[in-house]
Parts: sequence; structure tokens; C-alpha cells
Amino acid sequence: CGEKQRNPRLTGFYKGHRLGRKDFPSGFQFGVATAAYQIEGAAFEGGRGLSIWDVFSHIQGNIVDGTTGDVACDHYHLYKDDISIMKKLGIDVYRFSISWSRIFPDGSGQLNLEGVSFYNSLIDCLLEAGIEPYVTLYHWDLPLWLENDVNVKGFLTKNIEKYFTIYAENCFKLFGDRVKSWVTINEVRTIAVEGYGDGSKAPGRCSISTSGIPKSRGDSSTEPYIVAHNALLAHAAAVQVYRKTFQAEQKGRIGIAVDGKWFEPYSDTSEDEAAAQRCIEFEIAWILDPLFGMDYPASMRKGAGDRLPKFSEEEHNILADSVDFIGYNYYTAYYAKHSEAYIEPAERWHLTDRLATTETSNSDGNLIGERFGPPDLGWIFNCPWALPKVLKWIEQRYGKQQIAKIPILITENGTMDMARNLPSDVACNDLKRIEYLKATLQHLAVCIKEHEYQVKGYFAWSLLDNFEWNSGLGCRFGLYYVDFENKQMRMACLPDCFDQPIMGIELSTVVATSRV
Ligand code: PSG
Repeated sequence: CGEKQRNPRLTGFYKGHRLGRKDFPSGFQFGVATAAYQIEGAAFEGGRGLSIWDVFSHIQGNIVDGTTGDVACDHYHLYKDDISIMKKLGIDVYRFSISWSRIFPDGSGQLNLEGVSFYNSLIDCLLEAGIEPYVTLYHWDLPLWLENDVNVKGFLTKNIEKYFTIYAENCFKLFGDRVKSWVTINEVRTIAVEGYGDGSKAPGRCSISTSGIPKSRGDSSTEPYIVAHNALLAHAAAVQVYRKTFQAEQKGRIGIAVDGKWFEPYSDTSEDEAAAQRCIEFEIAWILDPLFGMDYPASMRKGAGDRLPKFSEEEHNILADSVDFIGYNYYTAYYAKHSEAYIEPAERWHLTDRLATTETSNSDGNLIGERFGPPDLGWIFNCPWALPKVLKWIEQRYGKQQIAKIPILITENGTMDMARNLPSDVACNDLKRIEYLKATLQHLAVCIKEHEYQVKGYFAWSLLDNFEWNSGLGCRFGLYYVDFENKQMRMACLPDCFDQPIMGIELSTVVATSRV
């Protein structure tokens, strides 16, 4: 890694500027993010119960390279080493998730004390290192006993609300003396669309075959909408418990992490402009509108008809006041193209209801940004310029006053290298990945300064190469390289490419690709 190897063709409006903390508002927090199933391993240890991802990852054909999260980064055993490397990065905050089935391994209601003490120790060590914990309660690893309970069926029934609330309440009780920032659920959209629509993620339900996963149990037309609805209600119920019983005493805050891509119109026709707007609504507003006191977007009511559930007045009100902050996971942008193609009723679902297709090039043949990873699996394009667009869109849709009360955190941002046996020296020289991170931070710094957007923090995804869900261990997002063949050894990968650690005071010369 070195300055001299930096791509000389890159130019930008801030070329030569040394980006650092001074470019962000005071109190702005830098961190890294992870999730339990992606890093912990120890899947059958410490009294942990199975989750839907243990089952899903062990079914042949579900994970592209046939790997599982059984061992992953072995963070369960190596967490102290990981805290040391976090210290080296100089981060303020660390976002991780609790594995629900380590806390409640089965339906007995008995806490697994080994699981509790793992998280106690992790939290204590973080605080000792001067790093503030941000805890995600649910990052996709639903306890299997809840998936299999015919009265719950994962997120398919409203009963999930009751169980999620009990779990959340126990976490507040056990860890809330030290954890002051809670994220209820990570990416309701992804859970719904990829777990129940295209079936590419656990529990892998789908009735239409879009992702190569064979049609199995499920109903892609209805289930994603039902699941998102129930997940939102579970989120709100957990927040109510926190507000009622814990918040005053523990003095913490609670929010959610949403995702969703940005969409640019495929051409400058009004049809394509409307299509781009609809796509943003189907991805981001689907989840955010109810949290800001609105119904689901009108475009979704129109596109999905009575497949889209309704909120009772009480539910509507509970949701409207259910976040202290919004976490937004930003990765990429696409083009949206208006589509009037006839779709058979049985094949209609979230991706067709928006009456648009998503494209990687526009009508002039321009790629939206350079692609990361191979064409079949690489879904991230280098579009750092789109993050400010999302922030502006959020402010315009929900209003400056609302956003002033509910600040935004970038709870994830990052991109991948993809090759199962990628040697560390190659991963360490990935200038494209470095440029992506720097450019995103650059755009963020500039737009906060120029528009006073209420963004309070930034978390890079991810601390370590880890189990990237259906893309497996071969898909590397880590600031640290992990040698999965050799005792999960960590190797400083991207951080060494900066003059100073990436999250440190100086971010070295940042090159932003300015766009149109
Ligand atoms: C995030 C964003 C999109 C799709 C999937 C994710 N999007 O914009 O279409 S998954 C998200 C997740 C984390 C993953 C990481 C990288 O929270 O666990 O490892 O992003 O895929």
C-alpha cells in the first residue's frame, strides 16, 4: 500500500485537501460496524441455540462458495484482539449485534448465562478501551425456535412482536447500564425482500425464482410486505418498553437502521424521473414514512394494492414516535427505468410493483459507477456522490424541523473485494476500495458543512472480512483482512494505506470523484 500507487487518473474538487476530523462537526463519531452471525463463529458453543442462518447456510446451494458462519472470524474467542485493533483504528464507537439465540437459545424463556457473560465482557472491554458500544438487537439471526413455532413463523405473524419485546427488554435490563445507543432492527427492507421475496437470504422463502434459489415455500407477492409490517411493529413495541421502563434512568437513545439504494433516472423523460422517485419510495420511504408519522408511500399503495397491510390508528401513532435517531446504511446507486411490462398476477411482487426496472447504465450507455466484485455478485457501484442526494431527499421529504429532532447516523458504508482465496497483499492494494471509502467520507464532510445536515456519525462496514451472508467468506468488506485458512489471522489491510489510521485524526489526501 502506498501513496505512489494511487490511481493518478483520479481528480476531484478536493484533491490535495487533507481530510480529517476537523472537517466534521465536533462530536461527530467515527466507528466500524459488524454483526453477530457474520463474525462470531462459535455457532455450537457457549450454550448458543440455532438461528435461521445456521440452517440456511448449511443447505447446499444457498451460499455461493459453500462456506458457513460456523467459525467465521472466531470473534467469540478473539474479541479482545479485535478490541485492540479497534483501538489502533482510533475509533470512537463500535456497532455490533447481539445474537438473540445466544441469549435465549430455546423457547423455555431461560436466559443463557454464558451468552450474557460474553456480551458483558465485550462491552466492558470496549468501555475500558474508550470505545462506546452501539448495539443492534436484531441483525438477521432469528432463533430457530421462533421460526419453527407455528404460532410465530418468524416475522410472518404479529406474534413476533411479543417475543422481540421480551428479548429487547432483557437486553436493556442486562446491558443498558453501559450501552447507551440501541438499534432495534437492521434493514427491514433487506429482511423482507431478500428473506421472503427472492429467497437469497434466510429464511429463504420465495415463490418466484429471481435469484437462482429454487422456488420453495413462501409467497413473494405478499410475504415481504407482511414481514416488513410486522418488523416495524416489533421495532415500535421494543422502543415503547425502552421509553417506558429504561430510558429515563439509563439515559440512552434508541433507533433503527434502514437501507435502500439511491436511484437516478435512466433518461431525462418524466416517466423515468417518476420511476426513480418510485424506486426510492419502495426502498427507503417504505420504512421511513411510517416512522415519520405517515402511511406507506402512495406509490406503494397503488403498486401493491391490498397486498400491502394497513396500520390501525394505534399502530400508526406508536410508529410515528418510535425513533431517537435514524441509522442509514449507504452502499450504492442505480438507474431506474419506467416499465409497463405486463406481469402475471402470481409473479407480481415488491420488485415489479414499482413499475420500474433497475439498470446499471443509463440511456447514454454510461455506467452509474465502477462496479465492485464480479458481474453476477457485485451489486455495489462506486457512487459516493449519491449519499448527499439521499440526505437531501430525506430532509425534503420529512422536513428540516423533523430531521433536527431525529438525527441521522451512517450506520454502515463500505464495499467489497471478491475472491475466495484472495491473498492479503492483493486485498491490501485495493485502491478502488480505498478510494470508495475516502470519497464517501469526503462527500459526507462537504455536504454536512454546506447544508448543515444533521448527521452525527459514520460507521465503516466492516472491521473484518467476514461471512457476507449468501456471498460467503469470499466476499471481503474488512478494514482488516482475515485469513480464514490460517487461524483467522487478522492483517491490517486498508488502514495501512492511509497516512494515519482511517478513522484517526488525519485521513490523508482524499480524492473525490466529482460528478456532473
Ligand atoms: C445493504 C444494502 C443493500 C442491500 C443489502 C445490504 N442495498 O442497498 O441494496 S446488506 C448490509 C448488511 C450487512 C452486510 C452489508 C454488506 O447490514 O450485514 O454485510 O450490508 O452487504
